[in-house]
Amino acid sequence: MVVNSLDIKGTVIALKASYIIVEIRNNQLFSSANREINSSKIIRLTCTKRNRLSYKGYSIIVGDTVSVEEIDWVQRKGVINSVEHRKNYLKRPSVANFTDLFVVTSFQNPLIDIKQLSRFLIKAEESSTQVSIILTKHDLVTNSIVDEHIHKFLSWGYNTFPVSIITGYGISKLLDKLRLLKLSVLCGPSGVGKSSLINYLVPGMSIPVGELSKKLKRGKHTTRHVELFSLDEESLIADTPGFNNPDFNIDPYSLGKLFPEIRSQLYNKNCKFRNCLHLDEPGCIISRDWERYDHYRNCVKEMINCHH
Ligand SMILES: Nc1nc2c(ncn2[C@@H]2O[C@H](COP(=O)(O)OP(=O)(O)OP(=O)(O)O)[C@@H](O)[C@H]2O)c(=O)[nH]1
Ligand SMILES: [Mg+2]
Ligand SMILES: [Zn+2]
Repeated sequence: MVVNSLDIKGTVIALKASYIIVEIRNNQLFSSANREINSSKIIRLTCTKRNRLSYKGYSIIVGDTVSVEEIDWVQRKGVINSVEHRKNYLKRPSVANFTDLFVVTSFQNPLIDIKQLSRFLIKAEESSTQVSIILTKHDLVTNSIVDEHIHKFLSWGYNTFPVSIITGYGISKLLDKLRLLKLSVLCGPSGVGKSSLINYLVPGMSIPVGELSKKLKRGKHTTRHVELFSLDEESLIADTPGFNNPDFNIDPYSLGKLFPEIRSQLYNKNCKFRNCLHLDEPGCIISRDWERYDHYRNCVKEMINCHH
């Protein structure tokens, strides 16, 4: 094996056929190495991986931090020799080392589905990162509908960013937020406008976007793979394939932690029994007076059934 002193770290931004696309940022380069390429701030390499990585059952996913060797700076090629331990990852969409999750859904076309959104949020909470909501197609609804939803989701414990790529509404506020974050993931149903939003946020970007189906006004699963895009030198954003039914299999006793409404009630108090499902147990201190409580109950029951 060739031991290369220029073993450089980069981030996997896409998987294309059998190649792994890795981006190396200026601050990931040794200062003395390759002065000539230091002028451009982000270098993109098309990589293969060492065979032994396959044997260990490693599957490299987007967002992974990898070490690259045998770099050919002219052809922009390299070989991945190791993958760093992931800080976190999601199975669907498949992405690693993200700092923030945004559940994206549209007000209209497709019509917002509150229950589905709630399921996306529960799934997102499993990653223990900051979770927020983006509501797209603001141009299609009235202000009172917008306000109603912002208040609803605030009562659930979530910040909402209403946006439109037609009027530009809410874009600069969202962009200010995203620029403070390292790796934001957009996830949600098909057709809500995730790819369109990234095209609008990143100048010069032209990710394919899809028309909605005529009758049902649903997406046609246009985006097929997770890919990272640079908002600026510090911030990445992930586009992901939309899907409609987030499924989860969570220990019913852990579900409460995934609801901000329950977390805040348990901040400095506890139920009488440690294993409390917050259903009808004696000594339970969780109030039932919040909008998603019924959804919580149904999820607990669903999880008890699937753990049998
Ligand atoms: N009216 C309106 N239409 C929008 C807006 N944003 C996106 N669209 C439209 O929504 C449709 C779907 O957009 P996409 O960006 O492909 O949606 P997506 O979420 O990436 O869908 P998948 O890749 O299938 O998951 C396109 O026809 C867009 O033009 C918006 O702010 N307002
Ligand atoms: Mg898309
Ligand atoms: Zn309880």
